Amino acid sequence: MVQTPISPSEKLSKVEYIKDRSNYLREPLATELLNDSTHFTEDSIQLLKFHGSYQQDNRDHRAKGQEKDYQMMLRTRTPGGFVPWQLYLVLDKLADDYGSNTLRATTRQAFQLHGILKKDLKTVLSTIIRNLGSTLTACGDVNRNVMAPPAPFRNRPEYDYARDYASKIADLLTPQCGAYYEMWVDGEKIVSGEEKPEVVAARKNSCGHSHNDIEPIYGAHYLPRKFKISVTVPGDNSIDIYADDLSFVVITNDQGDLEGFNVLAGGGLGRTHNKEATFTRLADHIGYVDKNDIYDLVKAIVATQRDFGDRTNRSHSRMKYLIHEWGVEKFKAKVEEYFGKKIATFKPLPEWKYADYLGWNEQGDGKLFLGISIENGRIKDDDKLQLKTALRKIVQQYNLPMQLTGSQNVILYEIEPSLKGQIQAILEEHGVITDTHKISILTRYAMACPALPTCGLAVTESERAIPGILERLEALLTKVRLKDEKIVIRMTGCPNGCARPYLAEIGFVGSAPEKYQIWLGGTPNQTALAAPYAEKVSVSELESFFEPLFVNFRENRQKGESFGLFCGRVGFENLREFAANYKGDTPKKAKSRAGRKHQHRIGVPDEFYDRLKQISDEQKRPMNQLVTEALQKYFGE
Ligand code: SRM
Ligand code: SF4
Repeated sequence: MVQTPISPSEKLSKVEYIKDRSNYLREPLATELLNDSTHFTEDSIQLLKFHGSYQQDNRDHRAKGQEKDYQMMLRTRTPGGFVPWQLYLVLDKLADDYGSNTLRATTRQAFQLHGILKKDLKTVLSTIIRNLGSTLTACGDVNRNVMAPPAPFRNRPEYDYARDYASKIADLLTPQCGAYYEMWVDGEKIVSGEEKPEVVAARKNSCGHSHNDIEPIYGAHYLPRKFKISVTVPGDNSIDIYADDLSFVVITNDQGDLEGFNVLAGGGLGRTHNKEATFTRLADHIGYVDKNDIYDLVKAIVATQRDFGDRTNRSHSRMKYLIHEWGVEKFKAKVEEYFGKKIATFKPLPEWKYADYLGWNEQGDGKLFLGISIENGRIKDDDKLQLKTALRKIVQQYNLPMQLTGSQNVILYEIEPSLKGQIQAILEEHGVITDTHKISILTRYAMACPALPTCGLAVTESERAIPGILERLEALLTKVRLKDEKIVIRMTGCPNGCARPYLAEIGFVGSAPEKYQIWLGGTPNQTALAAPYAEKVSVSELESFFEPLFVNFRENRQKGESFGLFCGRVGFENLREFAANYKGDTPKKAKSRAGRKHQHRIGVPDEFYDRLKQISDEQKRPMNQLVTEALQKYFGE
């Protein structure tokens, strides 16, 4: 593939022309970085993404006739979620010195800094780069942060392989043009870790179709759209592998040695309301590849998307659409042509499980790791909870490395058991809960995207709204006697799907101010797509909307069945019919749930009995219903 400039008559999407005239991600960004403006122009905004930053404005501060409150968001490149302690301390300080005093753990094992002014961008970025960090390709039309299970097990080699290959695949697909280091650290090539020779060699031997010396894998126009990869181990779906463009599952032999990888491709969640041509899609099982061929297969798949992905319409450019339209067989045949070999058959795998790795755990080498729950990934200090201070103190004092999880939490590891008490004391002193039983069960498994005020695409609140919504749902679950029921709830402020709501048991997808499309039917291990159950449900009608669904679930679930599986099994028609006929949570239902054959009898004084009978006759409602309601009120349910 010899790179030729594209002609304006080709009618490609406008970002393609921006990439084309950028001289490999440089201009006009490099020039605009030096001017005094508070913000960048459109061309630079698009290029900035490849460097790991988005231009945003604080939407709470928008005022008619006034310039927007421009600020930049920065996202780290942290394959597998690994954050060395030095980098964490630097990010923590940068957030205070230049940002919004918060750090945000993302759904793809990265950190985001919000609120950086354009004039400070170079200082912040160069500080990250000089302290073992990078933001290169955290955003843009390239491979994004590669995910891997965050558990730092030391006695399970498959976890090491997953982490190691996540990092090596990230290196393989890192842009080579040099613009990043040129722009942010004046040309110094600072890399946080040496690339493995096998990766360097694989990049040079570039798939047979590309002759671009500057960007051997991508070419001058990079990919048609963002590209997401993950590497996991059999059974561990802590990172939602079915949502990615490309996923690998480590396959080892009986001795624990790496043999190869199962390959999945074509996942993606982004969609637009009322645009049927855009849709969520789970990845397909493509096949199996020997470990020696892994880089060639990655390149073949990336090159297939590079050459055949849609560059005319960005809402149709993700690889999922290519696979959907071609079908798996045609896609596989094209990849095999690029790969130069047949892809073998997908190996059988055990059932997928979701694990959040919270609380204290054994690493397997005598040391401990501690998973800390972070509400919506936001690391901050407030009156009740000083999570940011607590984490800084611990990381500073004990120099502990960190693993970001795929569910907006962090894991501290390499902890000597003798330090457990001290670390626990610092956390408790700052209000941080580590006992997983004390974390609200809904909060523990929930995620929400940032949405307002920083996200330019948000149509309604998400991160700021979800705590109140979870509290109300928890009260409702208690009321209908489903207290402590585990339900995976995820929320986004628009349909792009950043907190992966389409894989949740209840997905709230922003559809208008204070209104959400409700998706139901995802599974607790995130292997099935939910489906849209209701449009534009208002936050004000939360209880009346969910009560019939929860009561139906309580009455008709099978033993051990989760809410998501129940919704999927009985179907939306059943759920809608039950809701339409719902007249309140009657005692009869309550009785059947408990599986009781007989009602318990208790005595009441005659005068109460007479009054009860009278009200019952007047209201034409059974006496036991009246008593139950009165008791529910008394018990505060
Ligand atoms: Fe996302 C765009 C935040 C994971 C699908 N995403 C955005 C932007 C950058 C808004 C923008 O383009 O202006 C958001 C910045 C908000 C802010 O203020 O910080 C944003 N996405 C996030 C994060 C921070 C959400 C979070 O709560 O953690 C996640 C960062 C991940 C990371 O570290 O790299 C994040 N985004 C995802 C995921 C989940 C995943 O990858 O596992 C998805 C769905 C999976 C997928 O890609 O299909 C996702 N984000 C999108 C899309 C829709 C893409 C599409 O194919 O249509 C957009 C909009 C776009 O690209 O045009 C988007
Ligand atoms: Fe913004 Fe929408 Fe992503 Fe939420 S889901 S961060 S609102 S783009």
